Amino acid sequence: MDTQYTVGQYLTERLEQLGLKHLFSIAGDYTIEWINKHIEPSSIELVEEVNELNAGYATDGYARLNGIGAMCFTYSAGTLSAVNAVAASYAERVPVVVINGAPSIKKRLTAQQTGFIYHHMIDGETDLNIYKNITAAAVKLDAPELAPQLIDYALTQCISQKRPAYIELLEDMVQQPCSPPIGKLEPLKAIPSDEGLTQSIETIKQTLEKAERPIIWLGAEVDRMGLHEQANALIRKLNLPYVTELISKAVFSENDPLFAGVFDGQASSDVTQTLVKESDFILGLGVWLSDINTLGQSVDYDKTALIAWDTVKLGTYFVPQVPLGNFIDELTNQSITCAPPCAIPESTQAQPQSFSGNISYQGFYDFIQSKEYIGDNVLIGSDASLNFFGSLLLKVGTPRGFVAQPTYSSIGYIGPAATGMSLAKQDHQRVFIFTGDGGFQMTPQCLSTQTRFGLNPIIFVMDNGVYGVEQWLYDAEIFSSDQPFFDSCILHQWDYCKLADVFGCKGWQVNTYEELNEAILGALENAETPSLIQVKVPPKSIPDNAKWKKK
Ligand SMILES: Cc1ncc(C[n+]2csc(CCOP(=O)(O)OP(=O)(O)O)c2C)c(N)n1
Ligand SMILES: [Mg+2]
Repeated sequence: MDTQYTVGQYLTERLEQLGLKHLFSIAGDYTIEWINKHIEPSSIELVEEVNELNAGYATDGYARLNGIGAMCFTYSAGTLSAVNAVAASYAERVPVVVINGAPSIKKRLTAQQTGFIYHHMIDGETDLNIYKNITAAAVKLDAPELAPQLIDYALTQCISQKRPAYIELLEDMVQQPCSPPIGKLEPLKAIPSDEGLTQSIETIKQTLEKAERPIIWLGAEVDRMGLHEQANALIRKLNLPYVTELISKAVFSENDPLFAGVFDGQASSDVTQTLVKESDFILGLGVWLSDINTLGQSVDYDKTALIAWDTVKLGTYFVPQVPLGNFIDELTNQSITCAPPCAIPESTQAQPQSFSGNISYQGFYDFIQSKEYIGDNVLIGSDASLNFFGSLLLKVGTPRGFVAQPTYSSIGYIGPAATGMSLAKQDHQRVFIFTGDGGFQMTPQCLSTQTRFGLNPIIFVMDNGVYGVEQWLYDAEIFSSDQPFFDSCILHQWDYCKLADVFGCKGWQVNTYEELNEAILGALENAETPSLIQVKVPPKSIPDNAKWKKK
């Protein structure tokens, strides 16, 4: 065995090879050996986070842009605090690696045999058992000879399935010798069924050629599986208008003339709803269905082909073992005569608005759009809140320029995710995030990490004093009546902008459009720290595209 290599070094080098440049971490005595001996001297920058939940969300935001993210925590007391963030990455298919610094073999044996417990330990198996449920692979490194295989297995599953991997690194394994890495890790290739591919291509091709008003529905799997170029080639070849989902918003630049809006049921623009309703065939590429991605509408399965999760479905027609990438390539190679692209209906020209006085939820979004603050160098992040509605209709010119977690919808995600986004973005880009006040209350310490590392996201906290969308989901009637909010949806109000003083960044509280404009201009000039803009809006003011829900 080549004793030049150690388990700790092996893991570090594999992460570097996969393109990891930052590691989100909280110190712990079970992790410190690996961090000090292997991460500090490596090319990976350590991002000391404030708590494990924030670190987990930051890693997720980072991985969505960078292709891989990693976090390192101490056993149980630390790592179990990140469970919610990792579960979200699992649900939304984001490739993150959890490195759990764990007690040594000696401590485990002592605990098992004598009942003498070391700090953080329950029985030495808890974390692995829990993480098995929310990862593509969960391994425990307790034998150095096996460590290379186990690390390679876990990381390969992570980059193939685009889901979290869990690596439990026992403290006494870090400096144990092991064999060096061989070659590079590559995502596994799905094995297509040739027969299934040929047959499903023929079926979809015929349906497509017969359709008079076909459109494409572009889903999240295109982004997660890195199929951008291939999907783009197919769209150009078919020359059909396409809509996206909330979860795949801005997968391509929304300035594309074939882009016809984000389709999210009744929250979509009238133009998009009409196009989808009047289409006679929808080619869904990598669409992941969820209630938040199809608000208030059911999918018409008879006219919608869904190619995702390695299957092709159209009504009751079903073919397994057809990976999306193979399907897209094969369809692009076909000679197909589609109907000429149906015209994307013109949106009714928005009346030039004058913005004066107090801000409303809808007015806020109209204002930032009409002032063209969302330029083509902006990355948008939106938290599960009424902001999903507002940001859904913002025109995002940056390809892959929108980050949200609509399927899992854990509020408080986007603030810390912006830490990761800010570290993974390109230099010329700027991160704008939109969060509710309730969501922001969950993870406001993101401002600490962002200030410490000189990151400059602009964070809009929509201060309506309530869990608006929670009330809306259960009973939306109160927004158009005199009825009160549920007590459980009323927030303790904070002076959010003062947190800027606490954490050392910049903050504004704005009530009017004039103040909002001043604050945005100030935030754009502040390149050194995050900017927090507390936007006061009345509790019953909601975005226009949320008004269809009556009960
Ligand atoms: C972690 C978590 N806890 C609770 C919920 C339930 N929930 C869904 S939306 C929401 C309220 C969001 O309110 P806020 O962030 O203030 O945004 P608003 O809708 O008022 O704009 C809550 C509590 C959740 N989704 N995630
Ligand atoms: Mg709120």
